[in-house]
Amino acid sequence: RDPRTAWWTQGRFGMFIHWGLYAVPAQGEWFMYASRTPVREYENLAEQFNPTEFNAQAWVALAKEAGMRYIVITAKHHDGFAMYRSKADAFNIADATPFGRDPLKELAEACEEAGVVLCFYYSHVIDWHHPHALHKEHNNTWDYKLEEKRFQEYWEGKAKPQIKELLTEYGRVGLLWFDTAGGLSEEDSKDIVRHVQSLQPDCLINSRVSHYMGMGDFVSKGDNEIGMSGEDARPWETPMTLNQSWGYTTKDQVWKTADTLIRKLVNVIGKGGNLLLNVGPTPQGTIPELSAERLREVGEWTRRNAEA
Ligand code: JFZ
Repeated sequence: RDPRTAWWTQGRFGMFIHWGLYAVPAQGEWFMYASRTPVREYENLAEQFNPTEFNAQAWVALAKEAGMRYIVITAKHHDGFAMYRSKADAFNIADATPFGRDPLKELAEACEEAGVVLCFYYSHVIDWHHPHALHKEHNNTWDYKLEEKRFQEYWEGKAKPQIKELLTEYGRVGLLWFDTAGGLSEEDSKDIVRHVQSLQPDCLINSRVSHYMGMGDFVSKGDNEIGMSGEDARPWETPMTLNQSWGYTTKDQVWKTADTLIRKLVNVIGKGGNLLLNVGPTPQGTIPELSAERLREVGEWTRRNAEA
C-alpha cells in the first residue's frame, strides 16, 4: 500500500465543509443550477456575502473536539466562486465581497497550529460561471451556448491555474477532493493528476478526479454509501451529510441523531473506511448549532470509549 496515504487511513475521520456563495440564498450548493440564475444576477449575491462571524480557529477546534484529523473545504464548488484570494479569477471571496478576507489562508494557519491536515475540494469540471467549462450533463445553458465552448480555455485559464494557487500558497495540502468528472477525457484526467503531483507530490487525489477506472489514491464512495473491507486495493471513504444536504439550507431539517452518527462512524471505520462528515456553514460564517452539537456528541462518545 502507498505510504503517502498512511496519514489519511490512520486519520479515519475528517470534516467536510461545503461553504460558498450559495450559503446566501440558503437552498444548497446546487441553487444556481436548480434556479437557472443568470451569471450576472448570481454575481450580485457576492455584495451580500459578508461572513464576519467566521473564525477559523473555532472551526478547527470543533473538528478536533469531534475527533477529526483533517478538513476538506470547498475551495470552489460548481458555481465557480472561489473561497480564497485567486489571481486567476476575480470571482472570489476576497475580491468580490465586502468581507475581503481569505478564509482558506486563515484556515491554513489555524490547521497548522492545531495539527489538523487541511485539504481542498475543487470542482474541476463543472463550473457554471466560466463560459468555457464543459460537463457531460450539468452545464450553464441559460447563459452560454454548448457549441461555443472551448474547454481548453477553461482548463488552462482557470482550473489548472487555481489548482496551482491552492497547492503553492497554502502550505501543505493533504489531499485534493475532485468531483463530478463526467465528460473529462482520459488525457485531461491524466493531465490534472500530473499537474497536482508536479506541485505537491504527497498531495492525495480522490477517485472522483476521473471516470476512467482506477485513477486517484483513494476511493470516494457515493454519498452516504458505506463500502466493504477488501473490495478495492485502494483505501476508501464515505462522504456523509448530517442532514440531507451539503451546502447550507434553511429548508432541509431532517437531521441524523448523534446516536446514528456514532453508529455510522463505527460502522465505516470498522469496515476499514474513512468517514468524511459534512457541515454547511451559514452566510454569517458559523457552523450551524444543530451540526456543531452533533459533532461534539460524537467526540464525547469517542473520548469516553477510548480507554478500554
Ligand atoms: C457531488 C456534488 O454535486 C454535490 O454538490 C456535493 O459536493 C457532493 C459531495 O458531490 O454530488 C455527488 C457526486 C457523486 C455521487 C453523489 C453525489 N455519487 O457517486 O453517488
